[in-house]
Amino acid sequence: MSVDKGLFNPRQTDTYDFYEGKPAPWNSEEEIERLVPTHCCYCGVQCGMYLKVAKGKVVGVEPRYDFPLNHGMLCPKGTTAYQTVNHPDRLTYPLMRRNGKNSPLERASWDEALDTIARRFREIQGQHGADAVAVYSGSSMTNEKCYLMGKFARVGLGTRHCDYNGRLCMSSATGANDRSLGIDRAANPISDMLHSDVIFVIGANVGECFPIVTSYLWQARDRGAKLIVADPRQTPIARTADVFLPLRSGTDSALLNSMLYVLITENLVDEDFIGARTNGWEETKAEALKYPPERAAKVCGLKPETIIEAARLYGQANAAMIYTARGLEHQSKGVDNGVACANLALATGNFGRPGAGYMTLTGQGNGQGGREMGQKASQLPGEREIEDPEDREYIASIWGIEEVDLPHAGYPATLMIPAMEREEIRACLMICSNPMVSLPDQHTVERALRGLDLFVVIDFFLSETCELADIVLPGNVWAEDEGTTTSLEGRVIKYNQAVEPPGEARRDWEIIGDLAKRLGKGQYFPYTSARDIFDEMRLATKGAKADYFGITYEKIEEQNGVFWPCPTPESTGTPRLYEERFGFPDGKARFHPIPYIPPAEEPDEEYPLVLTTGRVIYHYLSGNQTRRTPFLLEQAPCPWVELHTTMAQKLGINDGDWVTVRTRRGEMTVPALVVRSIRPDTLFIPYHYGHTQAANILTNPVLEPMNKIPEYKVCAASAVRAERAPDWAKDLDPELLKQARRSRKTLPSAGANVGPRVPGVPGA
Ligand SMILES: Nc1nc2c(c(=O)[nH]1)N[C@H]1C(S)=C(S)[C@@H](COP(=O)(O)OP(=O)(O)OC[C@H]3O[C@@H](n4cnc5c(=O)[nH]c(N)nc54)[C@H](O)[C@@H]3O)O[C@H]1N2
Ligand SMILES: Nc1nc2c(c(=O)[nH]1)N[C@H]1C(S)=C(S)[C@@H](COP(=O)(O)OP(=O)(O)OC[C@H]3O[C@@H](n4cnc5c(=O)[nH]c(N)nc54)[C@H](O)[C@@H]3O)O[C@H]1N2
Ligand code: SF4
Ligand SMILES: [Mo]
Repeated sequence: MSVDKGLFNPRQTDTYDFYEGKPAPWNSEEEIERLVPTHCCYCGVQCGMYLKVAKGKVVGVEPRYDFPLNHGMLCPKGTTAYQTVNHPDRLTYPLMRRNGKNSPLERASWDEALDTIARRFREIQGQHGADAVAVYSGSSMTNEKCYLMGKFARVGLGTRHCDYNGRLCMSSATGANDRSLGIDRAANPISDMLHSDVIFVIGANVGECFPIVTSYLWQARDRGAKLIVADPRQTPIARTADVFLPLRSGTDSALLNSMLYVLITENLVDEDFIGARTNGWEETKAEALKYPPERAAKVCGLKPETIIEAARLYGQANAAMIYTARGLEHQSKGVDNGVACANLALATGNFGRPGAGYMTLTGQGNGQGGREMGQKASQLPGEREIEDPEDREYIASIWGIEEVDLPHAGYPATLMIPAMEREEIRACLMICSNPMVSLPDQHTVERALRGLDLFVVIDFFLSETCELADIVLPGNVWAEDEGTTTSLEGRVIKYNQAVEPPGEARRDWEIIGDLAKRLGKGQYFPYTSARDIFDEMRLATKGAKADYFGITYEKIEEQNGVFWPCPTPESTGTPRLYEERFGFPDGKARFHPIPYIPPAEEPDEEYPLVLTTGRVIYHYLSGNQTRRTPFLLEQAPCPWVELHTTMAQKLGINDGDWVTVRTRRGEMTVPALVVRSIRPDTLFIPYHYGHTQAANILTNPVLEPMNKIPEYKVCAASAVRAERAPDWAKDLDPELLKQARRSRKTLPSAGANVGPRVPGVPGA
């Protein structure tokens, strides 16, 4: 393949061999054999990149200028993602404990490992029923693999318990999309941002979590778009906002209702749109009118004028976009909060036009595809319903089984943990998840996983969760297989294979196929390539909401991705939804009144502060990949607690001091990062670390009632200066820590201490 060398980025470090840990023998571009067009394996933006291959190894990366979303840009995670492929920590053979839970993980052959798994699963199911085995899957995998896991659970194992880590991520968004709009996909392509004159970002740290999307935001700003940001922290983009609403965590629906109040009382609603394209307005209007700005301001810890200003700005726009993410969704009211956003957009007629919409910024690389391929507890491929008789009949026919043999809905991932504790679930096959970092209330999770009769994990690095497994199987990284993902825009794109898995590691889908064979179900999994799975998946989604039938690998390449729904071979896909109809049978969207209900835990005397958790630009999720990437680890070597200057003074804490943060679940000690960019009543800890560094030791496992997402973003906490540093501190280079703290505070993109004091916050 020929690539214009003029486009190469000279800052790329492609001359270091991360496998050997020394400068690489390939030090000139001439030694690069191939450039494989693919996409970043990390966030939902799915930037296009080329992997450089030399001597059968991935040795570097170049951004793709020909991919319309990133146009030659990559963030720090994207530029270093390739370093995971040849990493010395890669798992290259199966591991198992041969003598019970306390024996070590030892090398095993594939035959021994897979035979043991098949035998034990059968024994456990024979003794305790088919549902005693659960599948816990993930969304950072290709659509092909997500589809396969849903089918493997139901057909290979015959269990109803199949769910995935998107439960911790996208389930509030799904709930809101399903209730308000009828289709669980972003309403607009990202490029629509350039047509908006007002952009309202609520609960999304765009600069750190969707870094490349930020460039669209700046372009929109250059074209005059106004920006409203609602976040308890002054994130990088918030520093430039026209209106910044530093609300108290967990109070989003009060703010959104109050904005609707202002729109109603100032005649800024679009009566024509409401009349023609929606149902349920009167009830929602009546609810919103209970939230005058003075009332909401008290609840949210804001000034009433700021709420009014934000509402006017939003309401006067010709085309306005609302972007949300986990800030608003990781709450026990997460679905309600999403619905409240949709209410606002519907009331102002902001749908179905360029630059007008409401969209949740999907998190994981395949957070979109992963939530529609049938690996969810209540779902079949294509966003079909597992309890819908027609959907069941259809999928059973595609899978070649009887409808009666298709299991019904099982437990969502978050309810699997208590089911393990009750010994109702006795074995688990886990792939592409690391709950020993990511699930709330880690002490309980650890007890549940340790109690399993058989715990099998497929990963490519030994994660904190693998450490608890009885059998660990080495799977593949994204560069070692082909397959599709669906980006946060709803655009289906394709990963291409650059290299073979190392050592005895195997492609995930091959492992699952082999296991199915050993379970006597091989005939249902006859695949010899990812493409075979894709072709079956296309059929399985035919006629469904998330219709992939018209998408082929070739069409993806020709069009640089295809937006679903794409129902026919002729269709070129659907970038913008809701131009004419919403996703319900009558084509109309649905308003729902959303009363404000406080978070499950509010500050009290013992725990007087609000703790919120989230991300930093340098790490991805549980950090199992990014903590192994030298540059990224140096930038963020350990967790810290962000707290405001005034609170730090009050508590007698100096920047860099060790601080013990306590909640009703547990405590942890981390260094203080004293900033002005957070509400004084709020603490923030990044969650990308494991063991005693896991923020989820502290978080509240309370769940959203409908869709069962945990309340990661709000719990009550206390902070005191620690008597001593934690044990892990001795492994930390103090210079590195100092440097990382400085970089966090001064790097413009990291958004800490620069810019004004938090405006609008009493006491700031
Ligand atoms: N660098 C990086 N990028 C990522 C990821 C990563 O791990 N690292 N993960 C990807 C994934 S899977 C996801 S889900 C996304 C997540 O993307 P985001 O949702 O943007 O990230 P978070 O840091 O979880 O939370 C976003 C913001 O919510 C704010 N917040 C906290 N509580 C509240 C509240 O009550 N209301 C409001 N309105 N805001 C609140 C926090 O201060 C934070 O700035 O990022 C994706 N991109
Ligand atoms: N406190 C707190 N907790 C949170 C959040 C928060 O904001 N605060 N955010 C939540 C959110 S939004 C999310 S998405 C979750 C994520 O939580 P997890 O899903 O637990 O995190 P990951 O790091 O994605 O775990 C994926 C694991 O699978 C491996 N892996 C990745 N790709 C593949 C693959 O293709 N094949 C195989 N076999 N393995 C693979 C990785 O090495 C990693 O060990 O965390 C949630 N937890
Ligand atoms: S923005 Fe997301 S997809 Fe793009 S390079 Fe960064 S992590 Fe990868
Ligand atoms: Mo996520």
